[in-house]
Amino acid sequence: MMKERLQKLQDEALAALQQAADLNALQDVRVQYLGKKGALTDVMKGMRDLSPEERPAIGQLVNTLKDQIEAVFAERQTLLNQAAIDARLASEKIDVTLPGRGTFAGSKHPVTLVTEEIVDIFSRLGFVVEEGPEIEQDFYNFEALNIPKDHPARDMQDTFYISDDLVLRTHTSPVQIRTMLKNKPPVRVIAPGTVYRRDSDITHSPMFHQIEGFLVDEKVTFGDLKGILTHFLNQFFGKGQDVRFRPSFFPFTEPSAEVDIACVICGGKGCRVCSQTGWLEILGCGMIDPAVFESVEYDAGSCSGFAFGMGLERIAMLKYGVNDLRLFFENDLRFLRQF
Ligand code: 2NM
Repeated sequence: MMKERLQKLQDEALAALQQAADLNALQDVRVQYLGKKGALTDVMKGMRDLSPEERPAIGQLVNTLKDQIEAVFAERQTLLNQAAIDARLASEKIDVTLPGRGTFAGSKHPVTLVTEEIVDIFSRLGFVVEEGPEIEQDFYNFEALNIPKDHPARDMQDTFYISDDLVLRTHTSPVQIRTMLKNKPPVRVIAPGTVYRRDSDITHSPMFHQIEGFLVDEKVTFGDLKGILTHFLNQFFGKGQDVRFRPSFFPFTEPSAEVDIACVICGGKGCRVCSQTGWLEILGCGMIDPAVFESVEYDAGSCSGFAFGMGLERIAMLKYGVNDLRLFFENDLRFLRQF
C-alpha cells in the first residue's frame, strides 16, 4: 500500500517538476510535495501507523524520494533561472550600433558670434582686446572724452546715474581712456562690452552691446582709418561690399564720419530696411580729438589716431536677418538654438 502510494507520488512529483513552466510554478510544486502540508510530509506523518518491521524500508524510500525531488527541483531551477536570464537579455537587448538620438549641446548667442568675428578680424590687424568696468566714473565716461557737462549725451534722459560721479557706462570709450592712461603710443585696441542707456522701445534696449576700437601711432591719417574700416567691412560682410563715408560729428573725434554699407537686404535698390536709400548706417568713426589726447597726456603734436564704434545688436540683425531687436534679450531657446 505505502510503496504504491510512494511510487505514485514519485511519478506525479517528477512529472509536475518537469512541467513547471517558470520559477514560481516550480517553487509551488516543491511546496506541494515537500512543504509543511505537502504530500510527502503527509506520508511521513502516516509512518506512525506502520509496523516497526515495515518502517525502516519505507523510511528509506521516503528519504530517497525526497532527495530525488530536491535534486530534480535544483536541476530544473538552474535551467529555468538561465531561461529567465536569457529571456530578459533578449527583451532588453539594445543595438549599440544604432546612431544616438543626439543632444542639443547649446549654441552661442548671435551677439557673441558677431563679437568674436569682429574681434578676430581686428586681432589679425594687431589690435588687442581690452575690457573695463560697467560702472564708470564721470571722468572716464564723459570728461576725458571731451563731452562737457552741458552736452546732450550727458542728459539724465540718456544716462543711468548711480551717484553724482558714477554712471553705468553709456559706451565702451572709457576703456580707451583707461588704456591710453596706462600705455604710451603706439596702441591698437578693440574693446567689446555691455553698455547702458535710458532708452527703451521696440528698437532700443536699455542694455546693449558695443564694440569700439582705436589706434594711435605717429602719422596716423584719415586714409589709414578708411583703409582699415573698409577692410573690416569687406571681411565681415563679404568682398566687394560697397562702403561710403559721410561727414558726422562726435565730441571725441575731429573730423568724424559715419560709415554706410550698401543695403545687405536689397543690394542698394532700396527697401523697407534701408528706408529706400539703398544704404545702411553701420558705424561711427573719426580722428581722435586733440582734447582727448590732452586728458590722457598724449602729445598731440607727435602722434595721431583714429577711433570707431558700432552697436553689436544692429550688426547681428543685419548679419543674420533678425527683424526684431527684442529677440536678443528674451532668451527664447527656439530663437537661440538657430545660431
Ligand atoms: C564711436 C565713434 C567715434 C571712440 C573714440 C574713442 C576714444 F576714446 F579714443 F576717443 N573711443 N571710441 C569713437 C569714435 C566711438 O562710436 C560710435
